[in-house]
Parts: sequence; C-alpha cells; structure tokens
Amino acid sequence: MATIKARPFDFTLDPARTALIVIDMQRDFIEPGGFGETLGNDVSRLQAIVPATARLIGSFRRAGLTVIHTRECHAPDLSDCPPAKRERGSPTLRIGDAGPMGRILIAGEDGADIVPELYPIPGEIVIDKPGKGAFYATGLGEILQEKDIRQLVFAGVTTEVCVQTTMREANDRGYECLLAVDATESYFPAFKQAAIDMITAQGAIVGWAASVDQIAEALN
Ligand code: TIU
Repeated sequence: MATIKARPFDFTLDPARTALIVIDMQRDFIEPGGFGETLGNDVSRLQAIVPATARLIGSFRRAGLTVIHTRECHAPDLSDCPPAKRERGSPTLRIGDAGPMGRILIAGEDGADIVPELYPIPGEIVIDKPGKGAFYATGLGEILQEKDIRQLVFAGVTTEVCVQTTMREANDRGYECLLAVDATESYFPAFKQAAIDMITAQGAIVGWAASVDQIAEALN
C-alpha cells in the first residue's frame, strides 16, 4: 500500500489492484485538423499535457502495472454512431467526413490513433469506444473484473467530457478513482477546474485528484 497526497484527502493505493486508464489521447483531439478543431476548439491546450501524461504512463510501466488506452471512434460505415451525435451542431467537418488526418473519428484512420509520444506498447490494452464513457458498448467492465482491478487512475482528454463520464461510471461500479490533474485537460480551463471540484467535493463523491509527481512517487 502507498499513500498519495490527494484532494480531498489521502488516497491509499494498492498497486496490485490498480490500473491506469488513459482516455482518448488521439490525434483527432490533440492535433490541428482533427475532431476537436472541427468543433471550434484551440487544441494547443491539450497538446501541453502530453509530457506529463508520458511521465505518468512511464511510472505505471516501470511498476509493471496495467495500462489501458481508450480511443473515441466509430466504424467506417458509422453503424455505431448515432445520427444524433453526428448531426449535432455545425462543425466544419462531421464524424466520418474526410479531413487532413483521414476520416474524422473513424477507426483505423490516422486521426483516430493515439499520439506517437503516448503510443501503447505491446501488452497494453486499447479500447475503442463509440461514446464519451469508456464502459458503454465496450468490454472494459469485463476486463477490469477479470484482472481483479479495484482502483483506477485517470488521465486524458477532455476532463469534463470523456474523462468525467468514465470516472463517474467507474465510481458507480465500485472503483476508487484518482484523477491525475496535470495529465488531463479541457478546451475550457474553467470546465477542467469545475470538473475537478465536482469530482472531489462532498468527501470525494466521485473520486480523488493528485498530481502526476505525487502518483509517480507512490509507484516507483
Ligand atoms: N474524448 C472526449 O472528451 N471527446 C470529446 O468529444 N470531448 C470534447 O470535449 N469535445
């Protein structure tokens, strides 16, 4: 057991039953020309967390712990993309349209893949998900049960959308959830702060929050 200084109080980490979940660190959200930018966002904010996220992944790899990566993406025929998702708003390109990194948010296209700096290594789990949450329509729940995981450390983008959605469901499923605050980011700074505040309020109603250094120190 290791103690991590966290908000709102110390997190007691059991490394043998802990996994890291890195949410959607895909070129489509982080690089110009992808889904994030088509929605009107400044993607440079998200690029800035790549080094801290790499350090966090490195600390899990050194400790020999489970690392899971997710990708938000859809089948080429869009059969798993609800029209309500594709037709929402007025992006410059919609899901499935051809962009500079291939078809937007489509599995197998360059844009849907994970940024090179954080690329999964052999043995790590990669989960493609059609929704914002990583449990909906995926095998994540079964994988965590099979591995007897009880605690989840979260990183990735965006804090208040896919990270928070997944963390809330993980919390409902009984996992103790810890968010790595400098390895997550939003296109909207106020939303990141609000999400962290909402997660940690009321005695860790959804989970805890700590820095990458605090988590890495406990692991290595
Ligand atoms: N991964 C994720 O958060 N998907 C999003 O669509 N996020 C936005 O903030 N748009």
